[in-house]
Order: sequence, then C-alpha cells, then structure tokens
Amino acid sequence: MGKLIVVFVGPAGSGKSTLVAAYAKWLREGDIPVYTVSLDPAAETLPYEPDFDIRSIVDAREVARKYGLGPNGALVKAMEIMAERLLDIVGAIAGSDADYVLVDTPGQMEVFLFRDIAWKLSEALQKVSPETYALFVLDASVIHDPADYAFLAVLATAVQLRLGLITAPVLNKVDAAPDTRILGDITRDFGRVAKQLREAGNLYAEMLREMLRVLLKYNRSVAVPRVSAIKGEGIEELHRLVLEMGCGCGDLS
Ligand SMILES: Nc1nc2c(ncn2[C@@H]2O[C@H](COP(=O)(O)OP(=O)(O)O)[C@@H](O)[C@H]2O)c(=O)[nH]1
Ligand SMILES: [Mg+2]
Repeated sequence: MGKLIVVFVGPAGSGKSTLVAAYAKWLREGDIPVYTVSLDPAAETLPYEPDFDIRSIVDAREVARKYGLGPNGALVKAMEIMAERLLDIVGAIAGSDADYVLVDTPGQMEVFLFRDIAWKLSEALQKVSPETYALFVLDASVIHDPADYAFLAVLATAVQLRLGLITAPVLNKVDAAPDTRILGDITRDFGRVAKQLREAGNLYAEMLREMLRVLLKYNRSVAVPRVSAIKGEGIEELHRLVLEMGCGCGDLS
C-alpha cells in the first residue's frame, strides 16, 4: 500500500496528542510501521516521542522571546514560520518508509485552522499521498443530546471544508463521559437522532434535521468511534474508520 496520512485536529485539550500516542502504540504492537509528526511549536511535553518534531525548526517560546510577542502572537508567528518551512516538514514525511503517518497539530486549533498553514499543509500532504485524511477529535463530554450530535457533524464538516480533506469526528475521553449509553445511541443511530429532533417539533430542530440529512448524504461514515486515548480503548474501532475513509467500500464490519 501507499502511505496513509492521518491529521489530528481538534480543540485544545481534546486529546489529539494523547490519541496520536495511543494509535501509534497500537499500530506498533501490530507490527505496522508508523511515523509520528508533532506540529505543535508550543508543546511543553508530549505523551510520545515524535519522529519529526516541529520544535526542531520553530519553538513558540523562542519566537516569543526573539520577537517580543505574547503567547498568541508567538503562535501566529510560529505558524508563518511553519508555512515557510513546509518543504522540510513534508519532505520528512515523504522520506519515511512507514505505512502510516500520524500528524499531531497545534494544541490551539484556531491558530492552525484559521491560518494559511492549514490548507498549505493539506495540499502538500495530498501530494505525498492521496490517502490523506483528518480526524476531528472532540471531548465526549460535549455530547448530551441530538442537537450536540448535529453540532459535531457540522464542526467536522467545517474542518473538512477548510482542509479539503475527508474528515471524520472521533469522540475521545469516553472514560470520563457522564452517560455513554446516550452517547452510543445518538452517535450510532441517525434514525433515532432524527426522530428525537422531529419530536422536538420546533424550527431549530427541524433545521438541524435537514442539515444532518444533507451532511450524512455526502459522508460515508455515520458511526463515530468512541475512544479513550488515555486507556488505549476503542483504537481498533478508530483504525477501522481510518481504513474505511479511503477505500470507498463502506461497511468493513
Ligand atoms: N480522562 C481522559 N483524559 C484524557 C484522555 N485523552 C487525553 N486526556 C487528557 O486531556 C489532557 C489534554 O490532552 P492532550 O492530548 O494534550 O490534548 P491536545 O491539546 O488535544 O493535544 C491531558 O491531560 C490528557 O491526559 C482520555 O481518553 N481520557
Ligand atoms: Mg497536543
């Protein structure tokens, strides 16, 4: 096979880095070669040892000192430097002979997604491998009701629009989620979500239902993997989703 590149995006603290660590460990245990990339110039510590670490090129703390910037300004500047040095990043990825490349993005999602680096990186990675996908990692505690499921689907679609990469949502921290049964129902059974939204009987619920119907029409995957990166649980399900994102063969179960 060619390379399969997975880019992890998501809000700060959703568990991107922990999930990269867990997925890389899982792949290695299955004797599957994997190359890990950290693109967080502000990372203090990482739960894995990246094969490529952006801090060898740009470190947010040094940028802050050098240019006299605060934390946000330093991050924005670091993103610009990263965009200029894109060839180094992408070259390292292209040069690795691993089947899987896991790309961990900056802790602060917005400095990545709202800057040129996001689409420039996506474009460059797609040239390395057409099988480049994104996972949108969210903390499972944000999901309480069907409207939240719609929120998740819309956010993942927004990321997909921005990156131009097929993007699937992943719910992390299920070990700490208040009620995984409700979570399971609404992430696995769109019929139930639609019914609950219909029963709500208001215009807003109606709008969400229509939005979901359209989104799901164009997105292959409905089941959202529920994982605990910290416990290494649900990684097999995540892996199935990653394989499914590319092959176009639908159900792999
Ligand atoms: N309970 C729980 N905590 C987690 C899980 N995954 C990550 N965390 C914790 O959430 C915090 C942020 O994780 P991190 O991977 O650094 O998030 P990132 O900013 O998205 O890279 C850390 O304290 C992690 O230990 C999980 O599955 N369950
Ligand atoms: Mg991180």
